[in-house]
Amino acid sequence: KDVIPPLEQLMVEKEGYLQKAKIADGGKKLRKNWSTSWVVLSSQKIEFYKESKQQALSNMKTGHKPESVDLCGAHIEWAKEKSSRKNVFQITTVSGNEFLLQSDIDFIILDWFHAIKNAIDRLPKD
Ligand code: I3P
Repeated sequence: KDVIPPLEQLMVEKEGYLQKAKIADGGKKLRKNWSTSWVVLSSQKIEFYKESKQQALSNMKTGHKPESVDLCGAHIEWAKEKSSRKNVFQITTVSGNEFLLQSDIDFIILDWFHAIKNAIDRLPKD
């Protein structure tokens, strides 16, 4: 496994608001529940914050943790059939967590899809 410099791990590549629904945890299906999430992509992971960026930053001081998604070996694919919404893609992690991400705005979801796909493709697969 390649050694990645710590600085690179910390680099935020993209951040913004998306609609998110976690649909499986460790392979176990969950009831779909869409909510707005502040999404932060760095080279190896995505963090989902339940709150606004502002709220997330202040919560950090109190040790409040976002949901962190390891991108090593993860899969990303468009998931038209998984929702009545437009512009939905799915991320599946090695640990069997599944997330749907969505935006009504075409260029926003396209940018996110390519940014996450590029991050996954740069990482070692195991
Ligand atoms: C779900 C909710 C979701 C919907 C999902 C419903 O109902 O309406 O928004 O997903 O459809 O089951 P509930 O709130 O009662 O759980 P989409 O918005 O993505 O279509 P699904 O069961 O076909 O996934």
